[in-house]
Amino acid sequence: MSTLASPERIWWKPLGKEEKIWLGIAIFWAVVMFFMMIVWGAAARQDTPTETYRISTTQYTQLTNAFVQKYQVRTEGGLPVVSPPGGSDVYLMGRTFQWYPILELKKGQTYRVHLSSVDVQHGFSLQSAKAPLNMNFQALPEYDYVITLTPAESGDFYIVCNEFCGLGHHTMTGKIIVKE
Ligand SMILES: [Cu+2]
Repeated sequence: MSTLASPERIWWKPLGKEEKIWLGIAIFWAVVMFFMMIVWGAAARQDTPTETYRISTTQYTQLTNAFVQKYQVRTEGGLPVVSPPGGSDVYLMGRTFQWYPILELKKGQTYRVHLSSVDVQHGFSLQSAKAPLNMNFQALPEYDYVITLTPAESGDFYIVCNEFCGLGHHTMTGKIIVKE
């Protein structure tokens, strides 16, 4: 004869005192952290100031070319080096497989850096000569992404494409020179 017993009907046991305390602490802390996200977002000024607009790739190319024509100072490795005055609109164009043009900015001056792609999606990732800086943006075709930027350090900075964009992706690097 089978001796299979049916499971206990009420299998859950009331919470003990200690379990209640730990549960209370965990819930309380989750609520604190939730509000910290909001407070930190506003108080710590950790978000890059950005604006986004729609733009056609043709128009973005035109704006970049006009910008290069206006402020080009020399060429470096076949690419124009463009040195715009502080406060101006700066155009950086991502295209397979190049960041165009090379920018020459001044330390302590504020620029409105426009970022877009004229073909496929690219990733903008800024590196100093020593290490990656925590500045990563997406360059999307038909979107004009405007970053308000004030270089705080002088030197040569490099842009690495961190969004796989095709066979030449690994060669897609750019340069930003920051002068004293
Ligand atoms: Cu890429």
